[in-house]
Amino acid sequence: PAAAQNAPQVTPDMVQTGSDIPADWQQPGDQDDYVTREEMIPMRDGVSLHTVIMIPKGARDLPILLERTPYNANFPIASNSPDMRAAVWSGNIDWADGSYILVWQDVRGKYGSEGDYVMTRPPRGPLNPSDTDDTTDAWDTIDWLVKNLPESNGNVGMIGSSYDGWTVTMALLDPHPALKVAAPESPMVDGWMGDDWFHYGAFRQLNLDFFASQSGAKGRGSGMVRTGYDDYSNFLEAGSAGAMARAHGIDRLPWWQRLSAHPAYDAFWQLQAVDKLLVERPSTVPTIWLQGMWDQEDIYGAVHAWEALTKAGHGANNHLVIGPWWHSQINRSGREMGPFTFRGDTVAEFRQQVLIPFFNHYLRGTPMAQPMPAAMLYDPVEDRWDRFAQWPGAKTLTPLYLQADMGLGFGRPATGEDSYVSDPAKPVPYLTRPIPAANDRWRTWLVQDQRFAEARPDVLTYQTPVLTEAVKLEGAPIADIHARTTGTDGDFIVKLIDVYPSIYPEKPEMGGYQLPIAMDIFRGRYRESFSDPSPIPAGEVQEYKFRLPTVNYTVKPGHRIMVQIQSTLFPLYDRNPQTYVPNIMFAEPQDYREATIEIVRGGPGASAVLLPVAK
Ligand code: PG9
Repeated sequence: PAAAQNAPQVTPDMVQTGSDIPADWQQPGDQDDYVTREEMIPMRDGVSLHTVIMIPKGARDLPILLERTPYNANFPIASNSPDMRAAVWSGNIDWADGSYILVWQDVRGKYGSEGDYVMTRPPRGPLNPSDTDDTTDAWDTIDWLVKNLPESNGNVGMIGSSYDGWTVTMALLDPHPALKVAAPESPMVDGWMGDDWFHYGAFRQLNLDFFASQSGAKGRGSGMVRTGYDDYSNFLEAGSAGAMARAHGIDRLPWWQRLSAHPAYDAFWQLQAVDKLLVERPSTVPTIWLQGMWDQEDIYGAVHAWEALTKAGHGANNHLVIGPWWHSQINRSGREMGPFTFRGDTVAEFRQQVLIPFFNHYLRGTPMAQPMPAAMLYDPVEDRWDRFAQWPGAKTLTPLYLQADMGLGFGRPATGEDSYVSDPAKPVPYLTRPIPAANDRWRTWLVQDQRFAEARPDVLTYQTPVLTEAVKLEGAPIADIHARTTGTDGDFIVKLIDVYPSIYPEKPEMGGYQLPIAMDIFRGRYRESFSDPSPIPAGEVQEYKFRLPTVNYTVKPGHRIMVQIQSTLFPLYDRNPQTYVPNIMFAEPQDYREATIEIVRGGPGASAVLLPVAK
């Protein structure tokens, strides 16, 4: 028989009349080796910026490491571990050993910060009539931090990659006296010349996703909705970049409106190119300009900022570092990069042996084991850091000419030309298809095997005989192409490639691999002027001369050097209609036409890639 039960009795403690969520509750944090504070730091115009501060428990006399970000200041505290090193994300782990106060701040108008957001807000002046910019915001923040963090020693270092690297460069335009050291990592410096938005005028239309997510919402917005799995088809079906933007409502975003109204390098771009501004207002802050050799987003900025400063006589406090990395890999593991596997973690090694000692030196007076050279570049083939008192290591450029029978060589050929038909209806993909929107290969696309491109009739491929001696490249190669086209506009993509031996016992899957050392795209209408484009005279030979990314690279004996030339790199770059139109972003379907391109090999205008061969 079932046990008899009393009628259920309800007592008051069983009943909740208010909310289960207290107005103010936190875990005690007794075991944490750090405390976290969130502050709204007031700027000079009354706008307050949301700032997250992580202080090692019991801290005294510690320097402050500041990062200003548009990507959420709460993000770097990745877990609630009581151990500071385990609580931060991978980019901060080596800084979280109890010897730094870590500070992250949301830039104006993003996430928890007040005010209006403006994409990479131009400096105060003609493009920004307000009284604030990311230079004043950094100044006001540092001023507040050194006055309000009694645990600090009053010295601040700034760091950050990409957009966060750009915020470091902006702080350097008028640094607060407490800013003692800086490391802009893969900073966006010139969005038109060769960082995120354009390369030599060719528009990087995959950024439409970024425009939507970044300026479509105060927090993290979403990218474009896709109508299909393969972006090659999605972008081709849309037509121009402008048509794609319109189809996704991006044409209503102010940033896109400004960017697409300025396809040429006019005042809009010139007046926010940070390398030019830095030279006008050079700082004395010791600075490491840092980027990846195959940085797929900001391959231009660090090296050009460093070069501009050095050329203007400010080499003493500015140093260049190029690691064997993809964009922002400096914040992750550096054991591998595409097909390369290194002997160790190139990132951790650099961070622990160079970057942190450099910061410690200027923030707490610790002696550096060895002085920081003018430039340090990794040679990914020799698998080692090379230190340079002067950069580039190569003092002259050696032309490597296109030769008959698709050869390449150092002798200047007499005459000849090769041609291909570039059809905007069948552009050359930048990766093998399908190319999904969420694409794992984005990070390493600059080192993908180029055999898929060699196989196409609209890609010219030239190569040297097998090398009997190593060719060491130390500097920036220059593409110098002489060509005629049947169109009135056109793009030129030049790739400098290391071809592995067809049998490669050390790593059999690398046999015959065509590894791009450096490549870039140039929009033909800008051949005479970046600010004043002009139609290409159809059928007349024109020169297209442009600098490729900076490299420190050994091509080994047994390998070959290859050059590929093509006119599309899709859908990363928008297609050139090959008919001159005022603004390619808004080209109409009938503007896109096939063109026959003839590359001139010999005579006065012999096409070549000028190589920075170290002697
Ligand atoms: N490459 C990204 C970016 C930099 C600057 C402006 C806009 C985008 C980034 O990774 O932050």
